[in-house]
Amino acid sequence: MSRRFIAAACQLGSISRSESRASVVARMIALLRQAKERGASLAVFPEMALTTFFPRWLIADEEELDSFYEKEMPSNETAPLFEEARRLGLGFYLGYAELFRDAAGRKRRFNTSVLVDRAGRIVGKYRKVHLPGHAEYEPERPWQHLEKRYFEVGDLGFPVWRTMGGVMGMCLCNDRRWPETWRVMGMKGVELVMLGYNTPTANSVAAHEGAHVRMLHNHLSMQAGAYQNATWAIGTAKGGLEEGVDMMAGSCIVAPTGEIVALATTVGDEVIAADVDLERGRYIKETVFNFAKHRRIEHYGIITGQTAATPPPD
Ligand code: ING
Repeated sequence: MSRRFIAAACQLGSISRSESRASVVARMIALLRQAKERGASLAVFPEMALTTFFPRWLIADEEELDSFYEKEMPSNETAPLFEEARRLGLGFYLGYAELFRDAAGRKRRFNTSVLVDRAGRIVGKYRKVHLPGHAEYEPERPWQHLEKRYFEVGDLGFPVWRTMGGVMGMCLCNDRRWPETWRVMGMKGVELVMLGYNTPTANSVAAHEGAHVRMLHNHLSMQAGAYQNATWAIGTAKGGLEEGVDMMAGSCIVAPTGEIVALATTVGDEVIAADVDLERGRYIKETVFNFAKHRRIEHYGIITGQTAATPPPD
């Protein structure tokens, strides 16, 4: 199978609290068709792409909270997306809130993404490990960020899958800020990392942090992760003014060199595309980031041996 193809980021603009899944899926299908017109055979949608970013509110009513989760994938509402992608011959990444009951009958809630191949088969699932924000309502915040309340820490690790001609990996939003996310997949030879994000342009608890710095951190995280692990990265935003909170856009496609090769220029529904050659990272994996040749794990134990930093005593 060819290791060179066109990949697309299918950025979504804001989704209101009341917008139906059917309406969002219709928007996503339109983006898939645009991606196909651009020659793409792989499309990356945002994190929690089917609904508004509901962790910005404390939702006390469990039935209402559950309404933001997908109980099955695909479902009746999302099946049209799978069918159109298969008809167009596009694989895709889809982020969504996952709810199911385990064998013991307990409700389980994860911030999840799936990787679907060009035949419409779900070939991989990932559950968000790095949950930002807080678990309890914090009245001083202009908006909440209750991912620690609404999701469990992902229990699937950072898997990769050999599919669509290469070694593909996934992560979600805050994961991109942590080098460990990228390095674990780098240790498995990842060649393309797909991720979606919902990131406010403002820091609700640090007003001094300007939008320009937040966008820098967004791209810096993906560029560094891509370069230091010699992998492609596709980061897709849910952008725009969403229920009163301005969400950053800036969807991008990053080459293994760390260069941004495609960048969104709007905050709405937008397709960006790039020619992805999975061979492009090989020379980096074989030289500067030849892990076998250069890593010194005897000095890295502290990274997994403890959680918090321990500065030297004063
Ligand atoms: N959103 C944000 C993100 O990591 C955040 C939360 C923003 C954390 C800025 C720290 C700094 O992009 C999600 N959904 O993770």
